[in-house]
Amino acid sequence: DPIGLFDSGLGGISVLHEVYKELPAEDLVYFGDSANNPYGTKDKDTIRDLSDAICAQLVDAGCKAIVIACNTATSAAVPYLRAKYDIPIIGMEPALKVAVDQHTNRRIAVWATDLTLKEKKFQDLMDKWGKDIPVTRVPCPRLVELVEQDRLDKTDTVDQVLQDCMTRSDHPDAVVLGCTHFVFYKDRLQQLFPNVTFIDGNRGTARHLKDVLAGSLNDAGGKIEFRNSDPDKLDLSRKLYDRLED
Ligand code: DGN
Repeated sequence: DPIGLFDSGLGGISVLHEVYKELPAEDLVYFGDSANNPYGTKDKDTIRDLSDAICAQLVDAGCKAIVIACNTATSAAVPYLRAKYDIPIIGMEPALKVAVDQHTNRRIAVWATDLTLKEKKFQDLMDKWGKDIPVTRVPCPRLVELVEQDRLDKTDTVDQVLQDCMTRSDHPDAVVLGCTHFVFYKDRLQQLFPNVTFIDGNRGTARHLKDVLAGSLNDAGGKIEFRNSDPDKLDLSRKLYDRLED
């Protein structure tokens, strides 16, 4: 049976790529909800309903587990979805712990959506790992738009948006990329800001998925199927995935 992944759009393709690297024999179905993107500025109930409808579709497709490849949808809906569906549901969260472990007593910025930064899940993370550390919260909605518009190439506009996020970050030693869309800019960010460490949770999520599925893994397969609520985004989905392969 396949593993399902979904996101508010194309950002979760960066998670899909890590999952494929970790579990190359699994069939993967990726659903991007680009027609309803962004989730980051919607209210919690709306995001929960959208996520629920996607999970129902992935369960219908026979998925044996679902990865919510979106920090925002995880913050808004993970307890509800876990209560409703009886397959494993793996969520994402900003990798604050990793940042704190590597940068004890240093300055950290978390880049994410408004909703992720405001929700209780992030507050809980802060209470657990971010106490006594200067953590700056930086919403970056423009970065989500740029990915959805296929603007990944290095351009002045992209660099300006990245620079603007950094300017609002209060001179960090580490930046947590707490939204799956942002991971597409990780290499460029590292070039622009060589003294800052950029951290994402994608590999951690893929490894966690592997642990959860131990015992029900495939030994052959490896097909990737793209779905999107906006059919015009299917070509771009493959293109973004291939870009990560290079
Ligand atoms: N990719 C999503 C996340 O990880 O939070 C959010 C994108 C959005 O809908 N704004």
